[in-house]
Amino acid sequence: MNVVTRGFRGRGGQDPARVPPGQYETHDFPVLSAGPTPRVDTGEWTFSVEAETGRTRVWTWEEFRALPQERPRVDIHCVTRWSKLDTDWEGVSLDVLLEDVETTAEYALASSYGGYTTNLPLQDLTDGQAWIVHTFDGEPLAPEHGGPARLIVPHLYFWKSAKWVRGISLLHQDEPGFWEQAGYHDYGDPWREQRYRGD
Ligand SMILES: Nc1nc2c(c(=O)[nH]1)N[C@H]1C(S)=C(S)[C@@H](COP(=O)(O)O)O[C@H]1N2
Ligand SMILES: [Mo]
Repeated sequence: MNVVTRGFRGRGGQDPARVPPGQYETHDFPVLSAGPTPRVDTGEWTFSVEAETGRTRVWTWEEFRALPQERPRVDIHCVTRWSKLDTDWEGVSLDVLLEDVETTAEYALASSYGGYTTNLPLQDLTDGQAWIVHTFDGEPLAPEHGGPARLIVPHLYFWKSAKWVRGISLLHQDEPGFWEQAGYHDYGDPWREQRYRGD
């Protein structure tokens, strides 16, 4: 598939294999936050995974930083129509954080310091598809972009990538998050333009 499309440039000089329908490529890094930027000290920061049984695993900042680190280079797509290609992050794969968690849940709800939430199927967090990142472009993640740490799930619209993430709950039933309750699509696949409920 890439063999056919490589080098082809569509409207606006964009590569349609990289930039989903209805999106444009930007080289900026816009800030989109529904509220004020919470200031979270790494001395107080924890990240937790709560299974549907109530069993919870908690990592302090030091414990989180001591886990195996990866450096994903990914394309990100905001529902407000900007896409940013080849973004460089460093952090911990959700595969590592979910490794010892016993669950039969199918859904996940990510929660942030400041109260933001977003939902997604648990299977979209595994198999090298999602990370908790603390570094962008070789620098500590700026507070306005979600520092000290945020979730990134690049294959879904970027509202699923919770900034200032504090934990993930595993659930038997899907529970819509902040934007999903406000009418955004429950799943949010940018390649199928799942922007709003009903798309
Ligand atoms: N906690 C939290 N996470 C959030 C948001 C938010 O308002 N609060 N906005 C979402 C939206 S709509 C987008 S597009 C991206 C924006 O990330 P950025 O500000 O780093 O570009 O963060 C997502 N994660
Ligand atoms: Mo967004």
